[in-house]
Amino acid sequence: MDKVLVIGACGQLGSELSHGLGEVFGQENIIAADIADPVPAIEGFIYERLDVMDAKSLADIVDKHDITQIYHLAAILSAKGEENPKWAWNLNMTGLLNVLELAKEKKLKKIYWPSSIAVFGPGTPVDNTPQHTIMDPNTVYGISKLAGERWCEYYFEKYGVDVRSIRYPGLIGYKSLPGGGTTDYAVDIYHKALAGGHFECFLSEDTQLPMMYMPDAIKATIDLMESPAENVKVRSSYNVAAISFSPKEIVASIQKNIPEFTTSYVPDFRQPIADSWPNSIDDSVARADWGWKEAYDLDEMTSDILQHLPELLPSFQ
Ligand code: AKB
Repeated sequence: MDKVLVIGACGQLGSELSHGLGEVFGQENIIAADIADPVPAIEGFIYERLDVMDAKSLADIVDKHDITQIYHLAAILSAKGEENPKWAWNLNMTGLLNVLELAKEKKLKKIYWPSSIAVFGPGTPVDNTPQHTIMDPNTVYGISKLAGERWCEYYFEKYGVDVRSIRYPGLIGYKSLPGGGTTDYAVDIYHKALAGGHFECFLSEDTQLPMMYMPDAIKATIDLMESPAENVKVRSSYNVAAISFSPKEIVASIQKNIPEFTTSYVPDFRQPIADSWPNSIDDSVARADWGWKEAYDLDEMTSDILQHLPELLPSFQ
């Protein structure tokens, strides 16, 4: 029986992925770990406080629970990373290397580690960005994700660590709030629309970015991790796409449901970060290797969020 450690379980992705993994392995076999206090979204899971920079504590938790798989999600995202680059680099790299080293030593069955579209940069082709292309990230987050991809492939090739990864686009969910990302506006906007307020967007109206609804992200992650090892041919990280849209387009989608919703655009330091990333992603390799296919388009995502977020709004107060 697999025992799965989710590091960063209190975060936007971690809280929802813990539930997805609970459906596959049984909730009692998921250990939710985070440096933060447990959040309501992971109530019912076994919780361990963990600073992933502390290799000894990580090893102790793995031994204590007989962990066989680790999903290592803890990271500092793009916008937050620019505030303190050395801290972001240290956390993003040390955390990953602690997990990879432990996986090698203890011969863990599988490791999941998320990469991001932030591995691309100003020199990368912006439309339908291919799996293999120019990668010249200019944020510390992107640099750490690109270096992390190289380390994942290295540990797979040199030591046989079965590590798998996806380059996530911006992830949009209504169950929890993201923190410190450049794509976060696409989550905040639904909160403002439902509160009847005006939304001031920190990106310009035409800034197109690759995005994905959280149920698709959970499905992609679990599909990749449950694929037979021989189908996982990319051991750096897979391009995975779903929807690409600009602020103007998400506003139009919301206005189909809430016509009175208004927005203004005041680009800030996150604009150049967004401008350095692709408009859209070619994910044909993931589709061919392990059968990736998204379920939600922009309007389907908007309807789903506007239907379900009101029930949860009190928990965000
Ligand atoms: C961010 O905006 O930093 C993240 C990402 C695209 O990886 N959501």
